[in-house]
Amino acid sequence: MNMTNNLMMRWLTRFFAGSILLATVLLVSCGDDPEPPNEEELITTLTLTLTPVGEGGATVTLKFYDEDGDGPIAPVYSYIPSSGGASPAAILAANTAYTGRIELLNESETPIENITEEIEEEDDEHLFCFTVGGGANISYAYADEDDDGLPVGLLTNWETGDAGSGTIKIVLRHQPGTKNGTCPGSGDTDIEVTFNIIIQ
Ligand SMILES: [Ca+2]
Repeated sequence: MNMTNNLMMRWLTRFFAGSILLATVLLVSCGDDPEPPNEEELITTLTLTLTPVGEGGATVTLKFYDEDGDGPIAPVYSYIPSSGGASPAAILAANTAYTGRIELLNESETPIENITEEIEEEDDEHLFCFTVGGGANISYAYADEDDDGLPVGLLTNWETGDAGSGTIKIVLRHQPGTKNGTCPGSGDTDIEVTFNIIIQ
């Protein structure tokens, strides 16, 4: 009788210890489960608006739209004013100063998510890098600088040259804790866009 009770007690002890261990593992798993930190956010739309400095001249809009981000659906580029044709380009005026402003959206969400505001809030982690393939000079406007005096690049100063054509590659770098103002620097690319321009 005693022997049986002892065995029963041991079995019960093991059973409960095992259950508690299992429950603990399950709880820890649940606690660890939420989405990974700094998960990449979908940016469907990058719009660059160029406004002529001073009076006169047309505002130029360059728009990139990719509904599935890194997915297989091809991005669509559109320009106002546009050269049209198979490989359209934005038309800028020659020898003209513009101020550039970038806006980012996630249009796959309802309501549409304004990513620009998130970039402004995380200004010490983000840097736009511009690579000019002819046609214009671009410099940071610094009005959007972070606490360390480093630009974000949402705001830029543009100076076009003589008539011709070129490309502007814009890359948004995400550099939490490592941003130092150099391009491309460390970190990851959030979005990469190449616009065609014609200067006339
Ligand atoms: Ca895509």
